Amino acid sequence: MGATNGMDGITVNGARLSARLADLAEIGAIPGGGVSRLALTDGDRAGRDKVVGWMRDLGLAVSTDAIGNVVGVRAGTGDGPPVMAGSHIDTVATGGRYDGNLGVLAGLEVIATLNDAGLKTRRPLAVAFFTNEEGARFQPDMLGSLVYVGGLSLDSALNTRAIDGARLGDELMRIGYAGDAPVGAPQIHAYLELHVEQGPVLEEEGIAIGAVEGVQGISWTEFVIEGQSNHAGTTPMRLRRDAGLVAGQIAGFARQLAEEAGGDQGATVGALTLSPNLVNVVAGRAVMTVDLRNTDEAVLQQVEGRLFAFARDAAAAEGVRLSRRTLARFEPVAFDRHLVGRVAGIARDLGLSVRTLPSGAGHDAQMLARVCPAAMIFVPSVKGISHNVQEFTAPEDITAGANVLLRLMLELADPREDSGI
Ligand code: HGY
Ligand code: MN
Ligand code: MN
Repeated sequence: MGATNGMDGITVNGARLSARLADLAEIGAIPGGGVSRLALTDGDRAGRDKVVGWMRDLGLAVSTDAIGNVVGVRAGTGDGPPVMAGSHIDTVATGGRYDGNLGVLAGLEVIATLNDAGLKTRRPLAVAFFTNEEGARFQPDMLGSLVYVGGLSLDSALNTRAIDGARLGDELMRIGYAGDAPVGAPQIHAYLELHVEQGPVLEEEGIAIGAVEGVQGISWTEFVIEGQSNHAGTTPMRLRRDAGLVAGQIAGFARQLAEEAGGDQGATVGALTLSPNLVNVVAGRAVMTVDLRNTDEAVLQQVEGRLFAFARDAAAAEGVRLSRRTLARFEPVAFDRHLVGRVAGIARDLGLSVRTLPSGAGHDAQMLARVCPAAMIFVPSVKGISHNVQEFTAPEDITAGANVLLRLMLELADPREDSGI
C-alpha cells in the first residue's frame, strides 16, 4: 500500500535533515564531534529553543506541558488525534549527535517536505520531544513520556532529584519549560520514532532499516554501601569494613550473571563513587548503579534476585551496611504488529534491505505504546557505537530512514478508505 492523494514518490530532503542535525549538534558540542545536553541544563534549554524555533518556522502550533514535553501540531483537512513522530533532544554527558535528535528532526523534515509540496493530510501531524529521555541526570529514563502516558504522577516527577541534587521542577522553571498545556495532550492516533540502532546488528548484516519489534526490559538499581574508612597501612585486613571491596564484588558478580544468563542479558556498572576516594584510605562509603536488561522478563527477574542476594551476603560478610533503591524498572514492550509490518513493507517498497529486531536501548516509543499504536524505525550505527562522541550514522542511511518515516506517517494520516488504520 503506497502513499496516497498525489503523494506517491514524494521524498525528504536528506541534505536539509543532515544540516539540521549538524546545526543542533553545535549546541552543547564537545570534543570529538559529540554533544553534551543533560536534561534541563542550559544546554538542553538552548537545544529546546532551537527546535521550537524550527517548529514555529514550519508553521506548527507549539505547546509545552507541565513536565516540559513539547509538541508541534500541523493541522489536517480533518480533525481528530494526530499522527506523531517524536523522540528526545536531551543527551548523556558524552553523547552522540543522532541519539534522539534524529527522530525529532526527521519528524520536522517530514513537515518541511509536505510544506514544500503544499500537501495537507487528512489527520493532523505532530512532532514532539519528551523531557529527560536519557535518565542520565534524573531517573528514571523516559521520564517525560512516562508522565505523558500517565505512568508517573506529575507531582513525583517534579520532585525528582538529579544526581547533582537539583529538583526537577525547579530546573524546569529555571530553563523556562514548565509549560501550561495539560499533560498527555494531544491524544495521539499513532506514534512513530526514527532512531539510530545504537548497536552493531544492522551494520554487521549490511541492512539499511530495522523494523523494531519492541524494547527489552530495563532494571536500574542504586546500591549504597557503608563501612568504615580507615588507614590503608595500619588497619589489619581482619578489622576492615571495606565498602570499596563490596562494590567491586557486586560489579564482578553482575558481569558473571550476564555471562551465565547469556542471550540478551546485559549488566553494566556505569556509576561508582568511593569516598573518601583516596589512595591510602580504606573506602568508608560506596555508591554505585547496576543496569540490567533482558528481552525476557522472567530471566531479568531471576538475575535481579540473584544480584540482590549476592549483594546482601557480600555486605554481611564484610560487616558493612547495604541499602538499595530502584532507579528505573520497565518490563519488555512489544510494538504494534501491524505498524512493525508496515515499516518492513514500506522499506521493501523503497528498495531498502530490512530486518526485524528488538531494541537494546529504552525509548519514548515504549511509553507511547501504552496509549496508542507505536513503532520504531532503526538505521545503522557505525560500529554499533552510541552514548559516545564517536556515534555516527551515514547521511544516506539517515535519508532512507526519514523516507520510511515519511511514507508511514502519510499512510497513517491519509489512509485509503479501505485501510482501517
Ligand atoms: O538507557 C537507555 O536505554 C536510554 O538511552 N535512555
Ligand atoms: Mn535515544
Ligand atoms: Mn540514549
